[in-house]
Amino acid sequence: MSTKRKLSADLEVEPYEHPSGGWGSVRSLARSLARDHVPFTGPRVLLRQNKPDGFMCVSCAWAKPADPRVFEFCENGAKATTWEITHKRVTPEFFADKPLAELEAWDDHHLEAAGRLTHPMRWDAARDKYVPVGWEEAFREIGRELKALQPDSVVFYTSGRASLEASFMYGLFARAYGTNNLPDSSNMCHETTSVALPESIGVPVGTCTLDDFSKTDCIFFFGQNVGTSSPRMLHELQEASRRGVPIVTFNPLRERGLEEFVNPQAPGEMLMGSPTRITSQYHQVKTGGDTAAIIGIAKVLLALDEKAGPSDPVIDWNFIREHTHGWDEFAAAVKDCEWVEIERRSGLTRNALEAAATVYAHAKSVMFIYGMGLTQHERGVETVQTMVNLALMRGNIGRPGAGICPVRGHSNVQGQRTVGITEKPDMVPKDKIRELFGINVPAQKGTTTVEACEKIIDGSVRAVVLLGGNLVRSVPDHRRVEPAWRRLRLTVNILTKLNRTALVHGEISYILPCLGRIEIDEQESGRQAVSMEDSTGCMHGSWGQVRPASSDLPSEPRIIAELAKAAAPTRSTIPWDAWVADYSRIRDAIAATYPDIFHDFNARLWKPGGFHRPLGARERRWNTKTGKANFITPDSLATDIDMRPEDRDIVQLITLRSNGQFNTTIYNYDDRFRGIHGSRYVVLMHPNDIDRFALKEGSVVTLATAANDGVKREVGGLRVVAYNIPEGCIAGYYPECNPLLPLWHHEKKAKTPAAKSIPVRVRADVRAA
Ligand SMILES: Nc1nc2c(c(=O)[nH]1)N[C@H]1C(S)=C(S)[C@@H](COP(=O)(O)OP(=O)(O)OC[C@H]3O[C@@H](n4cnc5c(=O)[nH]c(N)nc54)[C@H](O)[C@@H]3O)O[C@H]1N2
Ligand SMILES: Nc1nc2c(c(=O)[nH]1)N[C@H]1C(S)=C(S)[C@@H](COP(=O)(O)OP(=O)(O)OC[C@H]3O[C@@H](n4cnc5c(=O)[nH]c(N)nc54)[C@H](O)[C@@H]3O)O[C@H]1N2
Ligand SMILES: [Mo]
Repeated sequence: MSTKRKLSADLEVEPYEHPSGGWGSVRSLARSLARDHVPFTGPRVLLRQNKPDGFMCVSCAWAKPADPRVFEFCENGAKATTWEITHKRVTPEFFADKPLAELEAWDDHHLEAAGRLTHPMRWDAARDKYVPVGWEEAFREIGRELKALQPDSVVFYTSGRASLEASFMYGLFARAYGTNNLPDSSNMCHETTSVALPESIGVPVGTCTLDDFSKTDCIFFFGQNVGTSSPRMLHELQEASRRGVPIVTFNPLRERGLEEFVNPQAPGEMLMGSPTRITSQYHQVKTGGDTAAIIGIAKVLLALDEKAGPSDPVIDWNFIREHTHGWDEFAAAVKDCEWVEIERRSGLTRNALEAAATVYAHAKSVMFIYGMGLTQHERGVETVQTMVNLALMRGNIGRPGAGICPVRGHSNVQGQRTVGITEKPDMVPKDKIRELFGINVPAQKGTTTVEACEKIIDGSVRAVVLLGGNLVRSVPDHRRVEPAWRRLRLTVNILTKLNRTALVHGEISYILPCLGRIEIDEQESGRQAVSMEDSTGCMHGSWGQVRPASSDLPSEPRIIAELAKAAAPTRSTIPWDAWVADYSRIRDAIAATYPDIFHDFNARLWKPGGFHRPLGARERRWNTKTGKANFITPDSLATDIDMRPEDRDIVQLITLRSNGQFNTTIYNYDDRFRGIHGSRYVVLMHPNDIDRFALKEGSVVTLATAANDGVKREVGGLRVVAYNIPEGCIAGYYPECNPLLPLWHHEKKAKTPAAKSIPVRVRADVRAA
């Protein structure tokens, strides 16, 4: 598997043996600047990225330090920036000669690469084209249509990029209109965290800040691909590793970013080519094997503690007594688990887990970092809670250098939840909202993203308004959702770039283009800033830097205000126009609604490093039902109950992101760190599985979901790539593999689609062979 292989006309595979970062990042950035025709403005704009007086990156949500580096951005953040400030435009002329039937044949990359949308467009059924429409006319018709619909039949989706200001307004608009149907990308992502952590430790978000990285003794790292998904965190990991902090990683794939890193911004490191080792112990756990692995570690800790005796305990008994609830039950369950079962489920040996436990037992302050590898499973909530149990066993919450660190996805996905984007009415301060804005928050729970799809399929949802996102690509079960989407009465796409969701339109369909965050936002009172919350619960202000893609582009707050005025004119006392004229008024309203978190919002907005939201668990105040931190015992070691490990023909498909994509935005067809170039239609397999299924590397296969619900789910034309991945697990790319993911295969409590373990069968594709 070590050499360069050409597997088809477009697919080339060559293992990437360099560290992450380094010259590869610099070359990749240069290509992005050239592709999007931003040779001059690009580098200048990049200097303002993630700076207190600049703009907050539109890529991931990783924390922004108070004393930023000269270049406080990564290769992928730079790609996201150049993608947004591209000089290419999708104007009415672009659509004039392209019926949608033709555009539907374009792939995700080419649709977005066409450039920035500049004009509001309405689908014309007679010509099957999008045609230009005036803004006023668009708002009037959308308002009329929404008024004619039952509020509960309308879904208001948000992709996690919209600012705190826009999101707050959007939530109020939907509730004034009459529904809590406010799903967001978090429903496919860290909703598992939002359900797990409140039950365990009484907070909905992680407890770690950047400061903890400089104080920690040890990092446990589960299921997150830092080199691609949040590369700026590599700086913190590099510094920790250099201090000798052990980093223990659990991931089925050996991700390069978790192995080695060269800081592309450090001239010395670049010239000397001296990488820093990141992970000290790499455990290639089977997909869905984390609960078992963690229980194994807990079992070793119990044994070590017994051996050490009361004079030198391994378990923090004082903490457990004073601060926790549920220990006895958990300890008994751990003792009951058999090693054979732990090894079988995790795919790891007892020796390996003993090694991990030994490192843990010797560390004073440990951080637990995790991503989609834990959240996107049927029992992801249990896995996260079991990981929290491990932290609690040694009092690793509520002191410096320790804590829980979920790595959030979209740049403001965490903040959207904080300011009321949620389908759960109990999560918003209803009395305040009535008193301040004259809105009666509907009592009925709204839909999650998965529930919205179910209701689109059964016809009870009639309209979808999207504030960003590309839902027909990002959700499960494409072949069921797409045809249902076409039966919707109304689809409204508030977007910066064209995507497939805008093409798969309803009876009436609009594209409403908007400003991106990197662009200067001028309103009546002058230039406006917006704000967001990062993965560590810090709020940051952000100023647009470049001229808008078109003089005609309204901001997201302006579009939301116009929709609200058109669809729910009498249902609130909100002075929508005054808010849009000066966003500091929106921030005042946020502060009045959520004073604990946002008091003096405007005054604190520019604090370097952001201002932190208060989190009880950081001070060991536990806002849970028991008033303590809870040990919650998992029901099972299996994180995916639909799995049938006894059937050896069924393998578990992990759907992954490449280094050349941001969710459904496909920048290019390369996954540099995994050494895959030219095609996304691949399936990564262990050589023994390739043999077992009588295939060869380069064979073309079809994957078929192993489900007994009578629905045929297949994706063909995938080329087999021999890869270092546990036997029985295979991997392919999201969103290409989403037709395989059944809508019902989701986290049981949180409803996060279980995208990291789809049971599939593999068969050789005879046609293409
Ligand atoms: N460049 C780039 N950056 C991004 C994004 C992007 O698409 N591109 N998306 C953004 C968004 S919205 C999000 S949510 C984040 C996502 O960022 P991540 O959390 O990194 O998500 P994924 O890339 O889907 O994969 C997660 C990792 O989990 C591993 N994994 C799979 N199954 C298991 C398992 O059962 N156990 C364990 N321990 N590991 C497992 C995979 O091998 C992979 O390394 O990134 C954000 N940042
Ligand atoms: N199989 C599988 N499925 C998954 C996942 C997985 O790992 N595996 N991951 C899931 C996760 S974690 C997530 S977060 C979802 C993401 O799913 P979505 O929320 O659908 O997100 P994106 O693909 O990021 O949305 C891209 C679109 O957003 C628009 N956009 C970009 N910037 C802006 C802006 O500033 N304003 C507005 N209004 N629009 C903008 C662009 O037009 C672009 O086409 O996918 C989920 N789906
Ligand atoms: Mo996400």
